[in-house]
Amino acid sequence: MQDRRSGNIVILTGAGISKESGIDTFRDADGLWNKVNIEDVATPEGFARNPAMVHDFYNERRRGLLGDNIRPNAAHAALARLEAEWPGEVLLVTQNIDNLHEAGGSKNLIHMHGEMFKARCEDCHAVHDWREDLSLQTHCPACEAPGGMRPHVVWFGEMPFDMDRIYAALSQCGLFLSIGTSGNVYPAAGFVQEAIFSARAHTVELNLEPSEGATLFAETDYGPATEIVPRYVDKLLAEGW
Ligand code: BJW
Repeated sequence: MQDRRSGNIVILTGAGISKESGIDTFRDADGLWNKVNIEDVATPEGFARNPAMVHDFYNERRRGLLGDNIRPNAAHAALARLEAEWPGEVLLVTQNIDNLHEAGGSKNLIHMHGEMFKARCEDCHAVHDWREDLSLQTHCPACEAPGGMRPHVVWFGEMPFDMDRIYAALSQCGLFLSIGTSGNVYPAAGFVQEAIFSARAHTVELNLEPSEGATLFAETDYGPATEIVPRYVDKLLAEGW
């Protein structure tokens, strides 16, 4: 059993943490999946069928993220403060492809579903920092092949990144904290059970509303992330879990 004042913490975040920074979620009423067809824009098959349309979808979202109005909010800042001040290890695993956790100061961070500001070449597999639009004419800066560049994101049916590191951390955590995710998408939705069964961790859900797996969590708090996350971090730093 890990010490509740210094044990290791794994945090999973989803789109809800960035909502108050102006970034759309996926499954809320005004979310992205109510505006576009998931199979068309978030599967390798959709990209093979119509790469230009998928590029347009991600180009528009990438341009949106570059706007001056998109900034980390109080919830991102609170998690960075937790990492800096907590005596044990804090691993932040985000499903989000935005860069708001790193902009907010988090360092020990895994983007399990990829990053909007990276692109990769399907020919030579090189991954590049990327802020411009992608198109079928884009050349890979490494192998110079045209037409093989794609967003460095994880679509349905693809393996999320760094799973070995994530499961290793889950098996050694005292606290698993899930923030702003609806619990619809696996393997992330299964992390709470992994933390319970492999580490007997304390589990906490912070979200606007109960997620699909809400009953699995030992402790819950519901409200906007900018209110409930800083409040929970204050409590954690003062009292432990
Ligand atoms: C607020 C808030 C505020 C709002 N404050 N909160 C059948 C059964 C089980 C699994 C499968 C199955 N068939 C297929 C699968 C696997 C599949 C899957 O899970 N499908 C389900 C839909 C059933 N998964 C995969 O294919 C994954 N790969 C895989 O499984 O590989 C094999 C494997 C096996 C074993 C181990 C390891 C691997 C890949 C999944 C890829 C997901 N990709 C996307 C797109 C990424 C790129 C992009 O952004 O375009 O990732 S889909 C989308 O969903 C995105 C998100 O990261 C992900 C999760 O969404 P999230 O973050 O939870 O957002 P929402 O909108 O759902 O929820 C937001 C929440 O915030 C809500 O609850 C709100 O209430 C809340 N909220 N405002 C606090 N202000």
